[in-house]
Amino acid sequence: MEQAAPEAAVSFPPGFVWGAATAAYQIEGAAAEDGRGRSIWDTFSHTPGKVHAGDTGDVACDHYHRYEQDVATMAGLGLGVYRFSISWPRIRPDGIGPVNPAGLDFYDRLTDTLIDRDIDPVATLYHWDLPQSLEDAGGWATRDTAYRFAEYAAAVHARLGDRISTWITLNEPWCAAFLGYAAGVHAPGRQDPAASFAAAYHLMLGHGLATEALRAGGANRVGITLNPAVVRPADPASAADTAATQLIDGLHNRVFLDPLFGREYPADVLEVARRFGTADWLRDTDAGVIATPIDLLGINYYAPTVVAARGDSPAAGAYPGSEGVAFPPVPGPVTSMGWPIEPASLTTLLTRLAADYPTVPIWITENGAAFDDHLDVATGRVADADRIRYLDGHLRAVHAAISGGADVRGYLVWSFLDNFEWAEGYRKRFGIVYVDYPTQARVPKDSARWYQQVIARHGLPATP
Ligand code: PNW
Repeated sequence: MEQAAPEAAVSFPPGFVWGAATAAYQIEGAAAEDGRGRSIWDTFSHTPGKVHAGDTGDVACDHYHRYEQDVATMAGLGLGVYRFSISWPRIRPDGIGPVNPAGLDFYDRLTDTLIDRDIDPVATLYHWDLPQSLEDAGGWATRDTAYRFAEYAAAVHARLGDRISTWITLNEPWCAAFLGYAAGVHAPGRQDPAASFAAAYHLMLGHGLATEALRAGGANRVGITLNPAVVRPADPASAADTAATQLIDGLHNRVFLDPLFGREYPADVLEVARRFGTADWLRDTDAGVIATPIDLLGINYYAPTVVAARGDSPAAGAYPGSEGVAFPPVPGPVTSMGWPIEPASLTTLLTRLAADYPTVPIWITENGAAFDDHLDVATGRVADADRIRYLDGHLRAVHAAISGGADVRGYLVWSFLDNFEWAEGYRKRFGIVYVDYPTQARVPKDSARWYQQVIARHGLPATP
């Protein structure tokens, strides 16, 4: 017999939304179907040595063909919202020129299936899959790419805007710019600091232009998702560690947050950028576009970062100009990504955003962890108590921030499914639903059942 969900001791505000997230290249597969063009992630993953074990997103979770079953599973868990991303090369295969209606058809079907199941669709327009032809023309280092992005955004909205009310322009521009163009560990795999600063800027210009285009089309709710770093000095009493922390805060956080919220481009970041190039991408007239008001700020949070000044440290690939800055390991437990588990840092982050920037409703658009999951063939179970502990702790951290005044309106688990974890390939599993890749069978993990209870209760019990 079903037991009624007990009252939640840690209860979330009325209207708080519960969901899960994915991204197109990580789950869809069907890489060559219905006129899809090539993206930088196709090129990158097919380049030997770039992705663990040579994994690619060619098939991934085959969600393109299995979306109905996947949406049924979401409905069974009680998800209120589902955040997916739209593949730019499905919509405009060459980045420029005609729109591909067959590509839009897929998202049309997905959207209708979600709505039929009472799940509110949240669409991310850019989760890193730039059409390869645009990269060939300079990629995000080039101003034109921002305009192409706004055109693509308008085309998607024209088709789906009557049914999708929540739009996220970009996912984690920090990763796109600095992992992609400086460290080279993500597509397009460039190691060019000057290009990375230009990319960071043009991504934000693209965000602003797309926001304007979506609004012109009548979009209801528009936002952007950032992955701010929660940075702290190894020794808070050390002036050098504190200065190093400021540098990383600029290169990771203020470079996006300041222009987004109408502040001047951070002078310290500009100074670093000018060490590598002319920074001639900056134009005064863009500031108002980039700061076009948003309705929602998406935050992806996984782990904190500790920073120390160490004279002999070479610059980190993803932080041009960070010579002399080290990232000492954070003591304590880690996930299978090696990322430290520290829920309190999420409270710190949300509190800092509320203190330093204008109030805009926040959604946690991603939070979750990879662990070494195993499907027990005898019982058909995936026992992932470590993930439940991670999610429980972070939800309590969100609740604490809300109690302290942060305006957080929703929480989305990363990820709904195990999927293609970028440079790590399929070996890292973030899903609350296990994917057995050889058979494409889906098995909800214990964490999925746990999350179902959280949603049913609209909160958590007094103790985990
Ligand atoms: C985010 N890092 O990516 C993405 O939005 C997801 O697509 C991804 O699967 C998830 O987090 C888990 O990694 C990140 O190296 C990838 O700092 C790498 C980093 C941060 C975020």
